[in-house]
Amino acid sequence: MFGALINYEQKEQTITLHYEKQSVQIQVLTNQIINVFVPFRTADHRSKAIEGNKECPTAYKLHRTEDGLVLTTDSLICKIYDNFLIDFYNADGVLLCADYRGKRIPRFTLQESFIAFIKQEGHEVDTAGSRDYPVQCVKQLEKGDCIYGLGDKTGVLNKRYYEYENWNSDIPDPHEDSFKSLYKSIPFFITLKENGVYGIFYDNTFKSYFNFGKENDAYYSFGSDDGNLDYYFIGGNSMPEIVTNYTYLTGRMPLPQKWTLGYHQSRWGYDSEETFRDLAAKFKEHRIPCDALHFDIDYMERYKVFTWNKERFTDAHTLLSDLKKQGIKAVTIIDPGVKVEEGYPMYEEGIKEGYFAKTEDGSVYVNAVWPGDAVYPDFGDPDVRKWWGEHLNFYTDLGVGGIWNDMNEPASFNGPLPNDVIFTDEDKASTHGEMHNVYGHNMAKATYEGLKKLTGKRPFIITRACYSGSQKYTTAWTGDNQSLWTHLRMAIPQQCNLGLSGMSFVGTDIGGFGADTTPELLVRWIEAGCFSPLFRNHCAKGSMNQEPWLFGDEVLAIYRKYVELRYTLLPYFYDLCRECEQTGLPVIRPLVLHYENDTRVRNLNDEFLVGEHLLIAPVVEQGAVKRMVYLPEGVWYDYWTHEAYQGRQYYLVDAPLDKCPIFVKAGTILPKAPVQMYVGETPNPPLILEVYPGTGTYKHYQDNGEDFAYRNGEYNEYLFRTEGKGEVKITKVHEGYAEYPEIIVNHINK
Ligand code: MIG
Repeated sequence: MFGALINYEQKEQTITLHYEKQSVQIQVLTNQIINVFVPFRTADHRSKAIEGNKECPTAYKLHRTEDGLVLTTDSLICKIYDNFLIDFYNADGVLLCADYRGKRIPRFTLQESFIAFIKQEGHEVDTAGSRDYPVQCVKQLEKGDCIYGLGDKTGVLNKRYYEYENWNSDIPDPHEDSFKSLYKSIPFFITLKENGVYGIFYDNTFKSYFNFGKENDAYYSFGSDDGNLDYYFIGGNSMPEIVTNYTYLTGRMPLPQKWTLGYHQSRWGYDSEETFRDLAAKFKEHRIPCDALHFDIDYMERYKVFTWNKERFTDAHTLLSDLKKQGIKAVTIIDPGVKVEEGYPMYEEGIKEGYFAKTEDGSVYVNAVWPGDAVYPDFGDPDVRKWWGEHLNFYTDLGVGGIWNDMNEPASFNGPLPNDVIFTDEDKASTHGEMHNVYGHNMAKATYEGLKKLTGKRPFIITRACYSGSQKYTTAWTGDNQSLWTHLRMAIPQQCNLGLSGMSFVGTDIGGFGADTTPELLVRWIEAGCFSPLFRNHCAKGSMNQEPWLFGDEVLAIYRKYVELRYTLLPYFYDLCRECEQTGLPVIRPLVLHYENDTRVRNLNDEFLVGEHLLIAPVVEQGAVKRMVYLPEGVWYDYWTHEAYQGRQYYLVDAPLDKCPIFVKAGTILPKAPVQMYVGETPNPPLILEVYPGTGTYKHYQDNGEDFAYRNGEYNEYLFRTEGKGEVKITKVHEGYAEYPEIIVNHINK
């Protein structure tokens, strides 16, 4: 590839190898993370996902063999052959990941005559069986390898045999399993092998391609149109360790404000003060807890961001403070596109300062979104981020509680942005081709930093587009799904893979965004969706309204039951967020994360775990009133009936319309709270511990749920222990916050 090795040099934890045609750097970051960097495009090694220096002082050995170098850390062995083939082994010498040596042979090619034939009917035909990219890497696949991650891609949990692309895309059609890309680009995947596991983070923001054995069962490939070959090999003894290492590198979700874990109601089309007042009243009337109402683009004046429509919202400030008195926070949408209009401050200021993306000739680049002709803030420029962030006082002064960033792929109505539009990469000019996939990331960063400064609270941001590392700044939703059973089903692997890819605080539009929901679909969606960290019912203008009281008493009662269930479980969700901040482990987890040796969970698409203790098997089939549930090892208890089940077996369980099958692991100490109409309705509620038979320990976290005081020690941490003897030992391991008025212990099946 690069010719023969001429020589190499070693400087601290970086080894530079000089081949005839190319120099390459191998850097040891930790004993489990090794970076391979081939500076095809720039010698400057920078990352948009990784912030700060992640190199830990790590002892390693390097020795020369006949045909290459062998680099050894405590956990990994990396063989770098003189022809630049690289293989990774674990410390026991088990091969984890080898560069592919064979010839690339596409399993499937179409004959020219056939292509011409089927094109007649207007079919699009993918003629290339195998593709080469300017930057690429081909690695060996082995029998049994399963591949997870890659963010929000559609389809099944295990990505083996599928191919994907990373190019943040707003595609209005119903999301199909066959889609190659969606809104987010997270070039990280985990390969689970029969005898090991590893992760690869391919840190390249250009359009990138992943073919996980679709081309040929013997290998997989990743590559891009441009940029450097820059990937991190991530080792670890288990899937959770891989996720922890990946989030060590790219960052973790900071603890959110507690209310953000409550219920959110949204709809594109809520367009007046009366609508919002009425919604708040209806939630009270129907006794459905609610913490947030979302203001979609209809609140703006002619879709101009940083404005309010004064006709339909005569006094936004009073509206928002009246809502707040009822415990309801406002979340406002902000799109990046700024309307081209003289006299409009955001436009004029941005033009004056040169804050918008430009064409090659230096003029401001104009496309169109909701407000008509619009320009794109250049969020890769720190000054632009600061400017945007400071302007958020427009919202925070009114009492807005969170910002919802939409259309930040970025979307455009007048055709795609050309790749050569000029955007900034921190301190240098770059292109749309390089910055497209991080546009949403940088917008989120601007929003996070702005809100943090303005409010001192933990910023609450929702984004549609993102890149690896965005979890440091923002939560995310999965964009425009539809009211389809297939989309309810897809929500499970999608959220699981987002979680494995570092994005923990995620959710789907409950009930479905496009198309029209049905009473049954809405019910099954709330039953599954009440376990999504981002718990929001949202739908599109023009589609059927989805407020829970529109479908009769039965639906309303079931809906309330699951919103209430969520509120009783808030201490558990909050603990999971704390755990995520510390370890990167997501809230929603595929079973394979904790039971990787159980082959029966590797392709399980319709169950998930919430943390380690709850297993959820929602009904995702129209008409079903029973479903098959697989329980992994151990003993599990039906949450509703407390019946015990032995794991490693399949069961057919009852699931009438009002029942979402939920199982609790033996030895669980589940922290719960009384139902409140919104978080904080009761300032200091008691803690309820629901103790399941078996032995177990549980770490519980408590703080003010709002600001950063916890970083100065203002929190309590408890350790609970049960030995199945009807007793719970409670130890306070950190003390720095007000006590619970009471801790109530409820034993299950005592
Ligand atoms: O092109 O703001 O995904 O949640 O309601 C539509 C209107 C623009 C797309 C978002 C959706 C939102 C809608 N937006």
